[in-house]
Amino acid sequence: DIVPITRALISVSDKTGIVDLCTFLHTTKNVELLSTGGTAKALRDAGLPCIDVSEYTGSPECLDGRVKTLHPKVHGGLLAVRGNAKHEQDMLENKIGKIDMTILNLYPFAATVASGAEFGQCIENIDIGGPSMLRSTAKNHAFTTIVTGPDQYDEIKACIEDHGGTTLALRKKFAARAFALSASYDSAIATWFAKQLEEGGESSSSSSNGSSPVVTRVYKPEFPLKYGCNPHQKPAGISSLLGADLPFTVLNGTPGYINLLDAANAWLLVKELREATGLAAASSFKHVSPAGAAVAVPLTDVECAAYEITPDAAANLTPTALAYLRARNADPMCSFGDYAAVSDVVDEDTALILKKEVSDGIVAPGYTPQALDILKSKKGGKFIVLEAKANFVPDAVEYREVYGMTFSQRRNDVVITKEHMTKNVVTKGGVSALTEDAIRDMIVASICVKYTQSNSVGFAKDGMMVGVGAGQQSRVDCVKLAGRKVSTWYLRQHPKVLGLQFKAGVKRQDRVNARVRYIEGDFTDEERVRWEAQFETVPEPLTDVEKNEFMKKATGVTISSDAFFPFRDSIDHASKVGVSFVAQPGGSVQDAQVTECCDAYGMVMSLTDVRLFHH
Ligand code: 93A
Repeated sequence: DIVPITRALISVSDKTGIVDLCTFLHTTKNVELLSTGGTAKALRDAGLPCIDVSEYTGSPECLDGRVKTLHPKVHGGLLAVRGNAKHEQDMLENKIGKIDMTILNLYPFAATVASGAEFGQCIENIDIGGPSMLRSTAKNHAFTTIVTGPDQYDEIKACIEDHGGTTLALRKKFAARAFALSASYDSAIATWFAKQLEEGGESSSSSSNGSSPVVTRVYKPEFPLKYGCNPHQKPAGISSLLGADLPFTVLNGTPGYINLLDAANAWLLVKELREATGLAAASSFKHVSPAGAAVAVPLTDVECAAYEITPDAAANLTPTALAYLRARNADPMCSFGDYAAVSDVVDEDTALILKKEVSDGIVAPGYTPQALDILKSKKGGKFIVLEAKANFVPDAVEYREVYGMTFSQRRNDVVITKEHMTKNVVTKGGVSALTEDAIRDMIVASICVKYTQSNSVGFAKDGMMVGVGAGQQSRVDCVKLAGRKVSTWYLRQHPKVLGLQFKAGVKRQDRVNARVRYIEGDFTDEERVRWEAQFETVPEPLTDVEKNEFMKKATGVTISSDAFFPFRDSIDHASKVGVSFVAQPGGSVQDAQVTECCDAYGMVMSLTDVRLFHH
């Protein structure tokens, strides 16, 4: 299955490496070179003899180059089945010679569009002859070799050097790549063309049902996944858009389906927190919603005690470590087995915190060598480490398939800013009642709900989410659920909780869970016995009176909601966990009653005018 190369047709827009390859082919392997206008000139300039395609076919290039290689002598030479008597006869009669190899790359259509060129120039950059030769050569790969990119030149040289021609395996591989290129090239044209219709207001006349024109998307399989959401959901995999890239590089481990969904959302959340606040940020995800998220704001001594770190150690933490410590300690019970994201390069401090926690993986824009070593050794080497590509830009429109329906929507690319929080403060005192810290917390909480499954609300304090409610059908239920988390977060700082005397050997996550159960206090008899066994001395109960007394000190908390509050009930509940600031889009028929309710509790409320549902 080795095909020796005696004649090659070369027609490239991107001339990178072409002289070197053709020197190899002609000078050392005696290959006859056919070539089109610009390519022939480049080869001759380098001292390589070549035959113009027009001379070969006997037809001049015409129509300003629109017709260069579209000729039976070219396509016949590429498509003829070698050894087929009828084909050989046809070739003889039509004076068609065999062409063994095509080396080409296409007119730079996508680059022309990206440069902002006018319609006519984009049209001129739609290659016709190139894809035709590409398809002819790839179809006939049993005998012919198609080379479509400079990154293949070394491989082709090595193959010819080693085997005296091309192997079937190589020809097949290159043909597959060529067809993929052809598909993505046409997909780019189709997508661009559809957009032209929309922009020209012609879309309704372009399709029979008056909807948007056809959009072609071609995917490149990147890697298989062990399974989808559940073990029986096989096969599963990750693809990227052909011609695009994945947003992450896998540095360690094998990410699963939910891991990657977590990573994508967790990363976007911290990236936006970083951009909005200028502070290092971290998030801790479970089931595609954040259990916690935070920016690097110093800890109080009481928080240090609650998060099991000495004030000295906390004061020396790097910003990324501080941000993750906060994010992980918002709701450490929920964060068990989390997926972490950090906005900045992960340093040793951050890695050492993660090392102590049960966690599935992390995504960040980079890692110091020491941090990477620590993380790679977690989970017996299976801890997933993803590096986010700094200049990845996703398409403006995103697609997903459910039950045979393809949904498309513009990405939720709204940038949450101070402006959203300050432009429409509807409570008494107006915008002057907002502090800078409150504005920061409103931004943090709003970015957090942007990446939380709806309905969602988020409570923030000191740059940290202290209660995130996700995926509730009723908003007030969501407020109650997240509000309970805020109470738990506060009560973890109660002296009686901080004073719990655990036996040596009780594990970190067991201490976390035991504190939460202490705060909840609703034990069965059997459960109480097991719970009490974890302590040196059996703790006195934390009474409702003590809890209520402690919660009276709660203040300065911010709540953000992904959609409007339809009734005042959510505000009534929020008032029980120290809420002083409220951010929500507004737009309910009851906005006035909700505002009145905030005023009655002395809360400051901003209407942001931006709904943040997320599914
Ligand atoms: O305008 S075309 O669609 N008509 C053709 O017959 C044709 N043949 C090759 N474009 C055509 N090509 C393309 O010209 C190749 O795909 C390649 O990108 C380019 C090389 O032109 P030149 O050798 O003149 O630089």
